[in-house]
Amino acid sequence: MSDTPIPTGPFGGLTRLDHVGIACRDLDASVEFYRSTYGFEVEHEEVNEEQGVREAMLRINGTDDGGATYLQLLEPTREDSPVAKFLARNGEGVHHIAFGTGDVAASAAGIGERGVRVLDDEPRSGTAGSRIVFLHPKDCGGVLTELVQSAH
Ligand code: MC0
Repeated sequence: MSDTPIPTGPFGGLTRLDHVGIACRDLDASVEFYRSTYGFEVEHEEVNEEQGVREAMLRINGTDDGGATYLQLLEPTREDSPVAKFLARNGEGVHHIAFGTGDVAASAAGIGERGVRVLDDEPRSGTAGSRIVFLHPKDCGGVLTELVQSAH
């Protein structure tokens, strides 16, 4: 166990739930479910080729650090992607959770020192210009966990 504190507060630590990522087979049908059932609207949509996903971000609420919390709907764009693999094994459902941080590299380093495998040596490109790293689900109680530093 490391003695190094995880950076806290709005400029270094984990400040909010950024999003819950949900694996789906048909993004448009899933978007329509969340729109017609709950009234959530798509704020942003993009394809992330590196991660092999087409995704939609549905804003749920704002937060007091200026960020927001989203549902992220994920449809795989290729069969060898993590989300395609997850769907084949588990079917549709919650794929990961993501915490927001003001400094993704510092947060990942602090958490890595605590024995959690950080899956990305360097932050990768996430939604809307964000920088992201993933933590191994086997070190996080079975939950694939992402850290996100938003572009804002
Ligand atoms: C796999 N496992 C999971 C899981 N995916 N457990 C919980 N939640 C998940 N989503 C479990 C499997 O059941 C298996 O357990 C073990 O982890 C190994 O899985 P595997 O698929 O056989 O092995 P790997 O190593 O090929 O892949 C697993 C790993 C990978 C988590 C390392 O999927 C990965 O690197 N994911 C991070 C990237 C990612 O998921 N990108 C898509 C979202 P057993 O017990 O059978 O051994 S992209 C995204 O979200 C971006 C766009 C964004 O937010 O901005």
